[in-house]
Amino acid sequence: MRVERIEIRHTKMELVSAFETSMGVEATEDHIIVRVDGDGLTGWGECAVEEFPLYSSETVQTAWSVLHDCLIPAVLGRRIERVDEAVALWSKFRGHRMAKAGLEQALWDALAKAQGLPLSKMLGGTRDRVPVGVSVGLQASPEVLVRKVAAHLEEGYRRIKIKIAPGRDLELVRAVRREFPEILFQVDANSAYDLSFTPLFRAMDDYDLLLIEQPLSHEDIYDHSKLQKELQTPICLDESIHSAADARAAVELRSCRIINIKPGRVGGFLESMAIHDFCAANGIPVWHGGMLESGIGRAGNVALASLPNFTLPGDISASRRYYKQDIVEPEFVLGPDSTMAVPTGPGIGVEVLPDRLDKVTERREEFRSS
Ligand code: OSB
Ligand code: MG
Repeated sequence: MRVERIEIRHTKMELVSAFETSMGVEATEDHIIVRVDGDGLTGWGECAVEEFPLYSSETVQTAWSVLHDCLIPAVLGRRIERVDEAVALWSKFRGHRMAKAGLEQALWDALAKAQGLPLSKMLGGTRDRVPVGVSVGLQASPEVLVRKVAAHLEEGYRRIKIKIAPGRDLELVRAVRREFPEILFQVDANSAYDLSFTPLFRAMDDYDLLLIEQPLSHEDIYDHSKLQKELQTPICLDESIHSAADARAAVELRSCRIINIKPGRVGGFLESMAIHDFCAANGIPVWHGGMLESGIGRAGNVALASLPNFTLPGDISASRRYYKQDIVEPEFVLGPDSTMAVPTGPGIGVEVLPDRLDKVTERREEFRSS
């Protein structure tokens, strides 16, 4: 296709309930939605950036600037037949992986539509349903957390992840495990600890956790290898893995036994697939993380999670767990056995609702090839 027009929008969507983690509290979610048009095709993507550089160093402003100055000029007016051609055009620009991933997704969507194929098939997906779970933020007390978990189990989620933070950790793990002895259960620290907390993580070995996600620094791989040696519970890295090269370092150093893949964090689906394949070849299971995406990003996540080595349940919940109204149709719903159906229509397989998108748009800019 020839890339004739690109539009980016800063969107702000109100969350159904505030999401608290060791990084802070969010009541609204800011992202960038990317639209690419050419040859009568339209593709959609989402940059999973946030308002502040808390999870990642990228923000709405940095991604906007890099899209505007670097990534959009690299592809606008060009003929792109395969996504790797676009990635080659912007690969000289370092970092800014969430910005790249949003534009990459829009190109994948348009190119999949050009072939009449669902994105899942383009990426090499092999399943029509993917196992999913729910990520529960920090709550006011262990009792409130247990009630929240009970409500999600009632909705049909079979895997629960809770957020932990220093001083709000073992007590929460104990409370949830006592109440629900059988559930698939894991924790996410979002980099809030250091090696001095090794005894705390050893104590978590008694609670049959599936994994402990990103206990140490967001930039660390080495200290995680020291911690993993002391634990029976697998460590799973999230923040520290930005590329297939990072995944190789982490696996070779035995810093983790599981990896969380988020296309935004690693720069798109191509890099996600490289990590997926490396992990598959090395006996490391992967699962799909989430960034509270709208239905546009979620559609991409579900498609990617249909690849064969995504064997653990993903942080991919129903649209309603995040937003009162999604900006796509049909919205994502929880299916039987805590699974979600992979869209089967061409591209991302969901329709973007223009009025809903307009309602959540804070700023918009359009770029046309001459
Ligand atoms: O660490 O996995 C994380 C949300 C925002 C930033 C980081 C993370 C998360 C989540 C939510 O845990 C997962 C979801 O989208 O359901
Ligand atoms: Mg995480």
